[in-house]
Amino acid sequence: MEKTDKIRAGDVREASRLIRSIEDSVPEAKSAIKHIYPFTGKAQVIGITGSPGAGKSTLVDGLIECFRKTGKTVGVLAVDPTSPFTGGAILGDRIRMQRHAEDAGVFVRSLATRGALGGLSKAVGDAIHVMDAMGKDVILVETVGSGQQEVEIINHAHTVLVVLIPGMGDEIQAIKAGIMEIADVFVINKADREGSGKLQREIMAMLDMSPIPAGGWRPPIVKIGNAFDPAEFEKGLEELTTKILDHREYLINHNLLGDRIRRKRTHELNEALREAILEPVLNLLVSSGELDRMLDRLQKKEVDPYTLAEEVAKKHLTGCV
Ligand SMILES: Nc1nc2c(ncn2[C@@H]2O[C@H](COP(=O)(O)OP(=O)(O)O)[C@@H](O)[C@H]2O)c(=O)[nH]1
Ligand SMILES: [Mg+2]
Repeated sequence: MEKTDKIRAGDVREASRLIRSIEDSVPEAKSAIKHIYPFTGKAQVIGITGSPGAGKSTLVDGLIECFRKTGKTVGVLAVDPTSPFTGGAILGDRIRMQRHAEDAGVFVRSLATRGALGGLSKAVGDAIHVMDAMGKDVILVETVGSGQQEVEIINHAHTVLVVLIPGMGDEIQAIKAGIMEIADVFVINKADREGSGKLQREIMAMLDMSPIPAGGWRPPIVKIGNAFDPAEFEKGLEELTTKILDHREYLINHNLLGDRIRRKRTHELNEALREAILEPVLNLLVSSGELDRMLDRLQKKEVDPYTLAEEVAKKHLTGCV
């Protein structure tokens, strides 16, 4: 059986190997993605973002169970933009999610940054393709991070959950990182703690500041109590699952799912263009020493970056300019 067929049949070893190659950015990964690409696009991708320690992995673990109960198969991608060598959080997650290890309907993998800046996002997109081609119905993407990296999730997910916890001044961080704009559902985690009412009011006040058009989607706020109280946790998770499904329905009923998918495709193509066009040119400029000479000229104010870029385009992108 071809590798691609094995992945489509849900082969865990082959899929894991491919995700590892994607992470290491080896050329074979790209040719494998080319093969599986026609078989992608069926899964619902849900992004879960929020500060480290907000309880995202605990939530993901609970969501796996909720989706499994409805008969859906689940892929989980834990994205760790920090050093691949620390691995602390991810290791903990692995241990916690071990209980799903026997379940063939669940596939959990982590992804760390290696290689160039911007490479992570491409790797996330490709790893989602792998899980999608495996036939997973729902793909949960947990991103640990802040700022730009966190907001990036919008390029991959159909539904974005933003997880906040009371008493952390998170609301301020959320505005700063532009998180408010990307949230489809807010989750107030550890809502049994003091300050959850205050946090809820603050999110509501912020939502009120940007008026939602008639019939538009106002991100709901779901409070989830103590994860160690099974009854309470389950109640919160059930509400969250309902909101996630409501959001999907909203996108479909308002013909907006297509827009989200197109945004994903646009991002994908941008990344591929960057790799196919910009990177080879940059590599050439570096190896020929041209880049250094350009920087020297810039430093001396002999030339401006726009003129330099135009010169490069003229020389290397014949036919375009
Ligand atoms: N008190 C309390 N602790 C929680 C709750 N949910 C998660 N935690 C703990 O918070 C810590 C971080 O949780 P984790 O899910 O790894 O957060 P992540 O970094 O956002 O993925 C862990 O020690 C969890 O056991 C909760 O509802 N209440
Ligand atoms: Mg985590």
